[in-house]
Amino acid sequence: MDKKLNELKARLQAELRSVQDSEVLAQIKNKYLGRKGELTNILKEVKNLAAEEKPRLGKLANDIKFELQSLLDKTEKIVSKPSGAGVDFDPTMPGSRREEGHLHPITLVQRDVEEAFAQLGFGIYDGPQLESEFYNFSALNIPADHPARETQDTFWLENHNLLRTHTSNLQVRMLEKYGAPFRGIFPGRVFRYESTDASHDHTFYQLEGLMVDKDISMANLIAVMKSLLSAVFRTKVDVRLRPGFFPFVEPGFELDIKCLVCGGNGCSVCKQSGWVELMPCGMVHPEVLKFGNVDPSVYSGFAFGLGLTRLVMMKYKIDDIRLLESGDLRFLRQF
Ligand code: FA5
Repeated sequence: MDKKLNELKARLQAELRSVQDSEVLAQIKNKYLGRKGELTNILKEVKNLAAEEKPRLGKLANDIKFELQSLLDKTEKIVSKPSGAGVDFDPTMPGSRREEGHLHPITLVQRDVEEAFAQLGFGIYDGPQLESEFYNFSALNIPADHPARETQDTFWLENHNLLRTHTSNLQVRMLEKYGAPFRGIFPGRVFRYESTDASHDHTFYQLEGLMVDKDISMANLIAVMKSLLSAVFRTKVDVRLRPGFFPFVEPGFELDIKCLVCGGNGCSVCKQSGWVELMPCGMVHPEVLKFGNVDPSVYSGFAFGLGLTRLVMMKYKIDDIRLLESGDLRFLRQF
């Protein structure tokens, strides 16, 4: 019976901590001290106890009843008063703590990148995730049957529509809408019909950058990439640039970052290579400019497709990409 009484007392104290109004308080009071309340029932059992147990447990039950009653009275005083000036504040009452939400790590890094680009005069744009085959592939100089389509396994929908496989779907849309000169970034969710592992998910975030103007060169691209990396990491990181093929840029490059999860020693994120593919880029192909109604003999431009989710993994040393979309609060509470 001692155990039962103490457990009941702890439960009631916990329930009282979150009480905000007198209706709920009345329900609690009834639950414990009403005619058929839990404490009342225990008190009724006292008379059936062995004679030598009766005095001790009877006293304990009555003491607890008294203690609970005064706890209920105190709570009643607090909840029945209007909030604001004049409310009694009892510093001995256990406080209630509300859990605060916070931003997802992808949003945190996305905001750093957006701020860095806003300072360089780039606009931030959004666009459809459900996309036509034309903007996702054909307008990017990737005709049907081109093998480059196979490198981005696609979730196909009806009528040649699809879930966009990359944020590059917005390149031609933006040029059509705003023309040249143009400078903008397009962060957003993309989808690939592929199996997952520590560095690949079927749903992840990219952040596309596009700058088109007169006399844009590789030097502009490199300068912009440097500002981006220093805005996110705020310290020097090792990167390497190597040739890469994408039909919508010429020349094309792959920018890799030395894996920050393992320090370049090799792990499941970098597939033991020490390097992680982060940001393919290149000079916009003249055919793409033409699709966007921009004259390639007057304008040139660069584009890049940052793997935003991978950047987050590098920044916070996350060793499995799938954690980011898992919704697991134990993981998310760390940020
Ligand atoms: C593209 O998506 C091109 N659109 C990028 C581009 C834009 C090139 C503009 C040139 C000019 P790629 O498939 O390599 O390229 O993806 C770009 C980045 O997204 C990769 O470097 C990687 O960081 C990230 N990424 C690709 N697949 C996945 C995946 N399954 N899970 C997580 N991140 C991925």
